[in-house]
Amino acid sequence: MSILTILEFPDERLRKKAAVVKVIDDTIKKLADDMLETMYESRGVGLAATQVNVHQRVVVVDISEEKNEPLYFINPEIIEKDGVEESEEGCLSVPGFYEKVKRAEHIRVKALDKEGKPFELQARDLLAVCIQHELDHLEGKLFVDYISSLKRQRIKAKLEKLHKQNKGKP
Ligand code: GNR
Ligand code: NI
Repeated sequence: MSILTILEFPDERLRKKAAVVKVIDDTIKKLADDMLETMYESRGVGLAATQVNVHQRVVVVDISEEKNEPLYFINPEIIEKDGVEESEEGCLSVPGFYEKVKRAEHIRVKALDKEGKPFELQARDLLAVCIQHELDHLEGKLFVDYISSLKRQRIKAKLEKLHKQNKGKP
């Protein structure tokens, strides 16, 4: 397994729309495992392939305390959503910034698992927030798109400054 590099806002590659996975082969399985390892190492609860510069519809999530309940979503679709709830979000691609975002409070999702088997699940609370956040990544959307443009511009400027400072450093 390998740790992958996570793209950071305002990298334009985070804006690409991910393609439907046609065949779940060893390349996709290796990608999913590497994404999971990358997510655990970064202490995230979810990761979309877009964030590691792979523009295919693959998402991994693990909201468990013990980090031993990985969920793999290939070609995920939200088939039902209801209610609205606001919660604080962060993103591994927008490190260090947290803002309140409104999302559906309850969702039903269908997807393929790592073996290509279709499944459905219902989610609320953090799991629902996380799945909606990850599906946005596959569309090239980030949580900062939901906040005011003033706040977004401030975050962009701060991250660009950090990226300049870190340029060339390991
Ligand atoms: O680790 C993450 N935590 C989180 C907290 C609140 C709402 C969404 C998230 S997802 C984020 C990891 C990430 O950036 N996934 O794309
Ligand atoms: Ni994110």
